Amino acid sequence: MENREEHYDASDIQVLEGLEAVRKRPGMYIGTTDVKGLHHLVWEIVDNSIDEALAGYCNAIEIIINKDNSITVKDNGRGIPVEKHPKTGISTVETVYTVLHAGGKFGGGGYKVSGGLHGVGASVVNALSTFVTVTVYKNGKIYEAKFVNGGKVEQPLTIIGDCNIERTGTTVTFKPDSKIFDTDIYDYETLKVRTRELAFLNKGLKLTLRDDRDNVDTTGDTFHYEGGISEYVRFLNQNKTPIHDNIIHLSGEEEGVMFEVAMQYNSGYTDNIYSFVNNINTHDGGTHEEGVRRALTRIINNYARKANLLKEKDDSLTGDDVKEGLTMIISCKHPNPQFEGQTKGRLGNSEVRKLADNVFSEGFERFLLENPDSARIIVEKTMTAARARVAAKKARELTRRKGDLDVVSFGGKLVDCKDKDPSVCEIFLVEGDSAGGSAIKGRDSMTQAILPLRGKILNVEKARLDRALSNEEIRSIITAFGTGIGEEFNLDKLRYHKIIIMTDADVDGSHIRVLLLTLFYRFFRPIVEAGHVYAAQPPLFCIKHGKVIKYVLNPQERDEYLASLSPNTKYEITRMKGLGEMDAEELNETTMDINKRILRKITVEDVMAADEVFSKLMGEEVEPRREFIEENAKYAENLDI
Ligand code: 1YM
Repeated sequence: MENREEHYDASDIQVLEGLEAVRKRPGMYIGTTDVKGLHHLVWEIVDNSIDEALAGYCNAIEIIINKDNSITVKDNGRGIPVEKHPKTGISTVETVYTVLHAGGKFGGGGYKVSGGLHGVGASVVNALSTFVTVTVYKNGKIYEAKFVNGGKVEQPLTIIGDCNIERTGTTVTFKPDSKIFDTDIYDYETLKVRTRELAFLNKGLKLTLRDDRDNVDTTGDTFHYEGGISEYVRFLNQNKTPIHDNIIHLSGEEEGVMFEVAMQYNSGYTDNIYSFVNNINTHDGGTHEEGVRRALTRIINNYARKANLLKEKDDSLTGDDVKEGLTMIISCKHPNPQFEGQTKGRLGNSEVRKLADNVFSEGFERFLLENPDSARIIVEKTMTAARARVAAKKARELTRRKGDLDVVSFGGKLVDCKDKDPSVCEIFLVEGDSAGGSAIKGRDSMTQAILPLRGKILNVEKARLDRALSNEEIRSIITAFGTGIGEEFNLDKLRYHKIIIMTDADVDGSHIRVLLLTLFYRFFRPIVEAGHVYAAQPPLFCIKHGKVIKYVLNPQERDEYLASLSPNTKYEITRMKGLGEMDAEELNETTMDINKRILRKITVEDVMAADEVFSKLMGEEVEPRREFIEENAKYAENLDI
């Protein structure tokens, strides 16, 4: 090893260049450097523990938010190998944390049956952290390596003590670099939702989350589900009313590909079908989902015909009919997944379609035969859905014939804008007539349309499309949007690229906002997903000093603004009135003027979280709703809606 020094220097430089590349373009490795990217770092480390669990060596993982907003992840696996790595000449621990593996996949890690790709994200986390400490328990010894300032070795792997020979595992602590990230504050709820999801998706694995920061009132959460995705379905249906007792759970394996599905119907009208590959949400579906959907439609039709529930003259049930009120989790673990589509959210492997179809149709058919009572209830529900679909079609045709859904003849309350280019046009959905009046006077009539909402909006969580179409306010909204609804919905026809909900910041205002969001979520989800929906944010305070007028949204912003003024500024603060009490000029100035207002974009960041909230608030169960409304103000903040 006469060249050891030289060799080490060369690879050392390469290593630093590799990590430097991550710091220069973090987005390429973790997507974004906002709060999402910050949380992504946690999952990169946790993924290594999960891989160890999938390999069968680890059954407990702990995640801790430390006082200083650093993160600790612990597992009880074999511990990262400590011996010298043949290629780098340094310990494997250091190699995993400093060498950016070429050709690696950084988008979230996953299930790997071959060890070769392990730990790819670890070096990325190191590159983006001010410090990382890795501790390995193995061979009766405690090993430790330390890195600082984006991956520079501060302490090579060193034995720092002894431990019980039985004890094995890896502990990693890292602190994200605030020079890289917009924020360095971890959000417990965000970590909790994904931690729980990982526990559902990996049955038997115990995941613990704890927050050690000051001023937090949580004692932590432990998630451990022997039932895996069946318990996930039970969880998703907890605020709904299941229509049959058993959760159906089917699984199968072929050539190293594992496929699993759990499902249960509830009395609602929305479906909640979520699919995963190697624990990653495939939000755009793919072959695993297609196999199941195809089999589900076929098996229910076959059963319904054989049982003579569906008569010879009856049309077959459609894919939409059989998924009404269906909560379903599909999970596939694949050694070599092909992710497709713009956001890589679609599984492409064609062999999985067949596996999914086979496993599902065999198991589901057997379930129907062995549980005739459940089978009948399920088939009857899908047949009701089919009848409602036909009724909605008729209702649509009827309203269309009356000219109701046609904007030209729309004699209602919409005060339209002059410009016809959707990309510059906005529509304000305004609560109440008086605010509507001010908005009409205060708007920019070129690009801003106003739709005052007078009556109550129907709670569509409890209604199917045919009934929704009988509600006048909803009809006005559909007409104004121009997209149509249901089967004929067409996003390209949307007449305004900004749909702005303008309601008061009080309980009534929140109620109307939630009703509108429920409507959008149920019937116009692509509009929300495309980022067209916003909430206007009327300010709470007005601060005047000299000629400057500053509007702020909340007490915190007020205090921050006041603190930013030089000490001897004399100023005047007024608390703002509700929308209805503002005159046109005030409303324009504070809430509508494109150059001054602040809009909040409504995203369906986490469709599942949104669905949970919608069911609690709008569903049949009363108790969750009461609890929820008590916390309503908080909800408006957290939902990101
Ligand atoms: C808190 C983070 O990284 N755990 C972890 C990582 C590894 C192993 C076990 C492991 C893998 C293998 C053999 C193998 C990693 N090893 C590597 C590499 N927790 C955490 N636990 N022995 C131990 O895959 O063969 C990368 S990660 F590459 F060194 F094998």
